[in-house]
Amino acid sequence: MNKVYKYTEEQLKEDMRLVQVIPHQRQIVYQEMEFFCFIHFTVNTYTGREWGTGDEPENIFHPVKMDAKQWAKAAKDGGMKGIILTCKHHDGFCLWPSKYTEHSVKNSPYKEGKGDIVKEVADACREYGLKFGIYLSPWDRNSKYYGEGDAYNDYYVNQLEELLTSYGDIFVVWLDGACGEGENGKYQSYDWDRYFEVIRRLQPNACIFGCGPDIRWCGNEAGQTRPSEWSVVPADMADAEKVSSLSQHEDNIKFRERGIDSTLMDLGSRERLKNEEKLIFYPAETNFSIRPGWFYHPEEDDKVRDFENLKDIYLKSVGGNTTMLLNVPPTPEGLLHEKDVAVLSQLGNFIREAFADNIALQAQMSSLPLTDVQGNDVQVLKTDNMDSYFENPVGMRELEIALEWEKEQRIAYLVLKEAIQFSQRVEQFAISCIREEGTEETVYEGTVIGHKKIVPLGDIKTRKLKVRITDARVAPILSFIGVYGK
Ligand code: FUL
Repeated sequence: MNKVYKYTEEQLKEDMRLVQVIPHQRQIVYQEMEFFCFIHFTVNTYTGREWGTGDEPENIFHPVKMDAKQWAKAAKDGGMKGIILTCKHHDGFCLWPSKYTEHSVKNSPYKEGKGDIVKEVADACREYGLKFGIYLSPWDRNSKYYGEGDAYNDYYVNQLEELLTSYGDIFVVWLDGACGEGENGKYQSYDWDRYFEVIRRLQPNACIFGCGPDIRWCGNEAGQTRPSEWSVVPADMADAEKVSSLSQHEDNIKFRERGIDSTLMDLGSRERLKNEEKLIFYPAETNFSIRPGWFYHPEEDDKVRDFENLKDIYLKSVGGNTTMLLNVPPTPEGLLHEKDVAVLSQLGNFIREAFADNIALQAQMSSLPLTDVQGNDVQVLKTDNMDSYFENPVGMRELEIALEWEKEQRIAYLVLKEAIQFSQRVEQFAISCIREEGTEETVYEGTVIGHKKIVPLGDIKTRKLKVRITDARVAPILSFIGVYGK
């Protein structure tokens, strides 16, 4: 244990190359938010469709009990830190009174055409201490400009500018790669670089999701996560969702249930990256809906995911180095359904209670090596703060941390975090219990930690735990250990 690893010159050079890939501050802030709410709302809410055709009359949009505060309150109670609203879905209908089209709320009966759902949601977010993000579908089945090259890019940019300048701070622009035009449909070439430039200029702190450079789509809409979700990946992954011919088509129910293709399981191990010249820091997001559809359909009222299912996905996604984006669609009246609200509140209570009391604070903590490169003691890991971290010397890839309590503890979860401003380094770790007679029992073995790893330990009883980092790139730099009882 704690030997300096005998790197060959080449291996060290390669590991050094990997740890040079670090996140931008906006990505760190995004990952720290962990869990947010997606809201899908448009004319589809009134037609029962998942993809609108673009020729729906504006007058069908009429949420008579519209209450964005009810949405924000439910998201807050659910433990979420922000809301992302479909300001325009594929049907092209705008939830704000855009200057650039007639196909919007301004021609609906909602508030006699004086309403602005985007403003209402942005304001409600602020009131409830949530951040606000926008979804603006590049694929637009209504706009006469779609398929007309730069005429459509101008239209899209004009709309982006409206959204990015009129509704305060935006934490994410969610760029969906979906395009169901198919072979004989219209072909529109999106000017991604221009879109990105506009977003960076007008909202420099906003992350760009999906077809953009900051946050990666996990690759499925079923809530499935990878056991090892790496953040340092080949740079060309940022282009993967831009190719519309690879996009889903009309049978999108099958698409929503599709899991992860096993050939895409490993995106960032050393083995996977060794021949990749260009790498980027590109953390994943797990996005899925609380119901089978993204939009509200009354016939799905008895198909709302239950608490156990959401808790399981939370532990694997937020606890597996991804952000979690859970869609909760409003009804035609403009309210979230009471079933959805109830299950969200259960989830929020679980998150608040399960991680409220960090019993590591009362533990005697020691480590090997005894101190880090700065002379810090391992106690720095008791504070959940990226700026206090424990950094091994270069080449010392192993770290052992022991936690000991006066009395036996019942332990449900262990949380580990890396100081990701120094990249993602841990490749392998293990947790063990030390029994009174001194025997050691491994209770968990894992790979990726990254921003956050939640290790579910069931309900073990022990007075002494060991966390061992058994392999890391160059040297592990941890920032937090939390232990939570039953
Ligand atoms: C997909 C879209 O086609 C769905 O309708 C939904 O908006 C989902 C989040 O992204 O690609």
